[in-house]
Amino acid sequence: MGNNRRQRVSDCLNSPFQVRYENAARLQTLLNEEGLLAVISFGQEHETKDARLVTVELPELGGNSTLEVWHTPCSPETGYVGEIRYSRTDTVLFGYIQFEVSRVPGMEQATYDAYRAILACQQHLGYPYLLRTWNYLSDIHREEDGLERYRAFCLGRHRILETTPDFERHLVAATAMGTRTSQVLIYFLAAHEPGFRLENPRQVSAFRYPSHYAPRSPSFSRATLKPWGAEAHLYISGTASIVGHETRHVDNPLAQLDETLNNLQSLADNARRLHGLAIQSLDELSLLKVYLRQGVEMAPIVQCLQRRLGGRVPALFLQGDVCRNDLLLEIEAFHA
Ligand code: 3EB
Repeated sequence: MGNNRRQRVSDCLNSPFQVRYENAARLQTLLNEEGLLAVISFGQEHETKDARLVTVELPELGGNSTLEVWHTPCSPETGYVGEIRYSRTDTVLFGYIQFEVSRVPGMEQATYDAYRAILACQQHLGYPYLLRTWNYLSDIHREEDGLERYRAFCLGRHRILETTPDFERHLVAATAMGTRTSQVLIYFLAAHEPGFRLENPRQVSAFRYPSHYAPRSPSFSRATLKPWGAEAHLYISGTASIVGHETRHVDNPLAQLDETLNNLQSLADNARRLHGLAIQSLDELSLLKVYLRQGVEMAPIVQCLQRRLGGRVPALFLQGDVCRNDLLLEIEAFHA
């Protein structure tokens, strides 16, 4: 192998991808770039079809049109395994599945089948460890057969993941968010080696929530810490105003924001304490994604975020249905 190729492979091992927000006007240019692992757009689906392009059908707030762009120093290969569309390098697998949920067999079984397809794809391609998942569910609060669709989703996800070896230890960071369109979208990252599961001392682990939240607990961890050579990524789950296992500050969005940031800080502290991650303060995060429930005003949230983080962290604002009815906002984050 030539020097260039060798250099690229080692870049690739040490830093498998970086994420940044870019303007949607750059989409065509980005799709022509060799090192594009994936690009997430928001709002309306694009005309352009590409294995690396996924659309999260949530309206972007604030008048911008933003893309979340995952760059790699490698050249991804794309393809299908079953119903999973994927893009991969030597080190990381990005994949997604999109489907309609019919009344029969319903959300629980559809979720089970989707995750079974994801696990099969991971096995087939040789990236057996999930690092993070994003789950966008249509009509998340609707009841079907006496069960809210989010809870049915939790049931299906638990039923398939509990069949995997040592499943609680390998739970990963996640987002679960309601959309107003008909399709469910799940996308994920996976790798050859597992990351470390991280929990938050201020919060009961979601997989230990009492059963009144869902017949099977939500199968995710508060964050995944993944070493990549000398670097590390921290993938932080959707985080909300929950202390212990209870929602705090019902009907008060600014207080919910404050509590959410306290949770994020506590998680970052844990990552530093347990794994030596170089993060002191939340203004060192690389990216934030803020989900606001319909009717929550954006401007005060932006101001308050600015006060606590100094406006240094790129943040994307989306409108979405947070999976507990009384949660008005949720924030996910990435640290590289
Ligand atoms: C919470 O902390 C808020 O079911 O995958 C956040 C992130 C939430 C992920 C999931 C749920 C999920 O319980 C809700």
